[in-house]
Amino acid sequence: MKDSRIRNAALRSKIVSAEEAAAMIERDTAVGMSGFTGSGYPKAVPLALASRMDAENARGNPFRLRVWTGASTGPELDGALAQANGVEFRLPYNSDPICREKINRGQMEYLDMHLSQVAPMAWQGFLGPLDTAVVEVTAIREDGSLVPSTSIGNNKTWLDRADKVILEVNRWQNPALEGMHDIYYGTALPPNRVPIPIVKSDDRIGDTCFRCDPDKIVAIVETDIPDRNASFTPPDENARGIAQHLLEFLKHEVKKGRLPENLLPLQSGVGNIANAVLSGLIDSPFENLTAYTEVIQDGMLDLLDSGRLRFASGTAFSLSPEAATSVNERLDDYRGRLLLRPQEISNHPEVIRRLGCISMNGLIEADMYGNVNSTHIMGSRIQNGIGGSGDFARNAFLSIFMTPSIAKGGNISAIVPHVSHVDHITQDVQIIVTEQGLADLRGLSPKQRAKVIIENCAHPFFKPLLADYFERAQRNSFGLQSPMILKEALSWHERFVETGSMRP
Ligand code: 0RQ
Repeated sequence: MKDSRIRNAALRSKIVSAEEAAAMIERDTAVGMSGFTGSGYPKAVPLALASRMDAENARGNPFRLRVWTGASTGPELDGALAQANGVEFRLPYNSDPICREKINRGQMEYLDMHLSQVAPMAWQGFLGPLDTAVVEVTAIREDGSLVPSTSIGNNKTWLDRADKVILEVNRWQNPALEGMHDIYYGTALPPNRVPIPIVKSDDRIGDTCFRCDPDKIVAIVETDIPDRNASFTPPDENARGIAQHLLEFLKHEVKKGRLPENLLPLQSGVGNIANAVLSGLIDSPFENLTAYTEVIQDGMLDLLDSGRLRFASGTAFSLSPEAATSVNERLDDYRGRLLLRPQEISNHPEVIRRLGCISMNGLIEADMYGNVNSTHIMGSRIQNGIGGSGDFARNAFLSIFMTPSIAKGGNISAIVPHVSHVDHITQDVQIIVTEQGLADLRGLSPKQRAKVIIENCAHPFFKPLLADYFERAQRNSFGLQSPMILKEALSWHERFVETGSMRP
């Protein structure tokens, strides 16, 4: 046997080159790609597709696709296809800088959705037909079932929905991944939905592999290309400050009897601050922690290694290159302590509500009433997307958002009179943390929230400006439930766009 990774003899006859596989994808169709935060995405076929797009562009006959994924992917997929002007429409989450630029220039349509809703929407047919699935796997078993790789995302749905399937079997992925996945085949559309039977983070409810009709598999490409995630920066003073406030708060909640001693299942978002908070938990008194989250990043592994975290369930690894190498070498040590699920399940509102997750996510800006903008700079430029933050924030037991109080060298205040775009409404935001302090908004009315947010979270430079605005708003507002000066509410943003600074 040439390659033990493809253990089904009939399927071995479908091995082709990446170029041959890319040639099977038709123009102006939708392609469902695997991939979630730089892990488990196909690499060779998208690169071959990008070359084909370049060649077609040179001939004056543009070749463009609708690209669906799990979330962000890597430069070989999002970056290469965007560079070749080959993406007409993209969903559901992106952090690739070239894609971001195309979206913000109006050259790519982007649908930013709650990650838990992508699979159900695909089944309902709102996204249109899915022509091809391109999915990276670790291996193909004797019975033709597929061993997933470092992310699950929407792969099950793409494999089920697509008319044809192209597989990338990646030898770089550790064969020890087999058995570390839980693929649930019990989802349905109303009126046939039944409860998702997860009552603890480590409950297994599905299969370890994907099923796929072998007749739909048109091509198999063998690769040996590493996942590519960005590195995390070491926690700076702000990140450490935020982590410190948050840990004090969690200890206080335990003392008050509002949280059990081992807390509740943790969800931690993307970015450096979220990673720093996880690292901060290593030096905390908490033990026997669990995580029911979306991405398993470096900080989550450090917590597992420290023994403080007992178990983590997610949909993808999101590891720096150093952590990815180290995990690959010791994957067997994590058996029974890590589990990857479809994003429809890792982010399922029913499960998040039942488990009572503690959700901790980054934000771009929050206003003094606690509305949160996670996605748009100055109301109109997309940064990444809402990702799973909405799935978790609305349904969590504790919904926490965190950010440094200023951005861009102090020219931007993260606390503003009114957010320029709303992702999370005040009812879904319970705690806001900056390096300045923590605002516990539970049980507070809008005006009470404003006082606490300005006092505890705003940067000292912007605090008097916010207090002044709030004081005048209480005298001049049309109504006094959530006082607002309409002409001024977005004036800080306007000033930034005009002068490069929110400072007067
Ligand atoms: O810009 O890259 O040009 O330097 O935004 O900001 O400070 O590096 O923060 O990496 O923690 O990301 C909200 C984007 C924070 C992230 C967000 C600028 C800042 C910088 C990035 P540069 P930082 P982080 C589940 C959870 C939504 C998805 C989510 C995110 C860049 O957390 O995408 O939560 N969240 N998923 O300078 C203008 C402001 C700004 C600002 C920051 N107020 N105005 N620019 N920046 N604040 C996981 C998944 O869904 C996968």
